[in-house]
Amino acid sequence: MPDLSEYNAKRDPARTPEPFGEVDGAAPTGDRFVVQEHHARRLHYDVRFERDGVLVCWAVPKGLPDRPGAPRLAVHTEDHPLEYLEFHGEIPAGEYGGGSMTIWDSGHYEVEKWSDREVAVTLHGERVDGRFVFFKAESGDHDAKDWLVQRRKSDAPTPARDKSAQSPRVAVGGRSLRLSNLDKELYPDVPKASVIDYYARVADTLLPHLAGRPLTLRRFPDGIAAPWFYEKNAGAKAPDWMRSVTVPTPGSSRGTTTANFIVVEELATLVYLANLAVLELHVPQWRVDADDVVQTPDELVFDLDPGEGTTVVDCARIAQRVRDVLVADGLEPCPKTSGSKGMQVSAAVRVDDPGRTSAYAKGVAELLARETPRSVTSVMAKERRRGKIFVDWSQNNTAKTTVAPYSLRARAANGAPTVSTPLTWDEVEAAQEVRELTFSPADVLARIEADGDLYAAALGEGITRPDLPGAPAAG
Ligand SMILES: [Mn+2]
Repeated sequence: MPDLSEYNAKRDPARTPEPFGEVDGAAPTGDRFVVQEHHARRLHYDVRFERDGVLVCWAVPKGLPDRPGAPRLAVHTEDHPLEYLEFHGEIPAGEYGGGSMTIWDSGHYEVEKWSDREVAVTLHGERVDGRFVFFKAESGDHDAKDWLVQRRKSDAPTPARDKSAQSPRVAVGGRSLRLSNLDKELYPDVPKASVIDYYARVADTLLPHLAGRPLTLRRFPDGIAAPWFYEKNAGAKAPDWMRSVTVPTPGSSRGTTTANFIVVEELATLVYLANLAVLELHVPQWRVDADDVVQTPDELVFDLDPGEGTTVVDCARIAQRVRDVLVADGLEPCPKTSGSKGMQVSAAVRVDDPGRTSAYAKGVAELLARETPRSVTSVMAKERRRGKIFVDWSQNNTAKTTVAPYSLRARAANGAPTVSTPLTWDEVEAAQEVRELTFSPADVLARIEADGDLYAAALGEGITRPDLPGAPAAG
């Protein structure tokens, strides 16, 4: 019988961010599963199946086996509330299960057999796709909670032909990757295959913008209409060849928390992430060097965020004024759409102190707000943004990230995903309608074919990287 009393007894809602809920007697049978990577006293993987209004759970120290072979220990743990399917975060030290919990994979499963001693399932996730059997350990030495999990040969129930079409193993830039669930719709009528295809095609232009930058990823395992999560950790099971770097977590205070961030520097990593339903790539305005040492910022960014009653076209007018200030200071600004509602303006700079870009950008934002207080604000407060463009200078903070150029966004317009798209200044000046500043993956690939990388100067390509003045000269 599903029962959450053991779960509730082990946790204090005042002390842990974990979800609390009741057995959902009205829930349909359910077919979702999640695998959480849990860095507690010992790293383990919690495998949880939606069933009868709760999650039925096993803790698997070594994770689910990659291939058929020897069974692995799987400790049957207490039922969890359904809300736990989406839980990720920090359980405070000293609390039950203290440590960090990230979502390693999620998806749907089919039951072949479910009894008190044996559970046979087929999992359809992004990382794991195959048949598994959990069964009670027989030997008298074992604790009653000790079960074993074994991977089974994938001869049934999915016909082999369909399986290989859905989960092909592909060679990408010298790496071997297995793709999964290629038909799954991540946007309305847009399957994961199209997302992977876009990232593969845009890679040559996108990769220089990602090199050396520890990424914050937005993953949408069940598409843009379903729950999503931020991923900042490469995870213990990331492929050996994938670059990752341990740096303080953006958002953590005093750098007390670190994460092992993915750094994308090759096509295979980009494809690997797209296969995990990573739609959005967010970058800091600084890089690590070849020895993983954090460098001072190399880009200045302004995020132009339209308040209620304004659009990206109003952002374009403010972008022109940002440009004029930056050009007067010897910088070479590049404009792009955010792919969501606003715009960004970036410029390559050289600074000796990590706080300099924020200070300069704040000076520019305040200058524009002083000149036209009715159309520009430099202040974050939502209630002060109505009818104005918020010139957000704070994303230069080294703990923050901004969507990368050419990243998809978790939005659709005109039946296609939207993309954060570099623009020419002529386009910015001419824009009169939102649709003129809305671009699909196909649009972006055609633009690159015609014009190359309009954001190259933000990387310092083709220019002499200028020193950033202390404050805007125009002020
Ligand atoms: Mn656990």
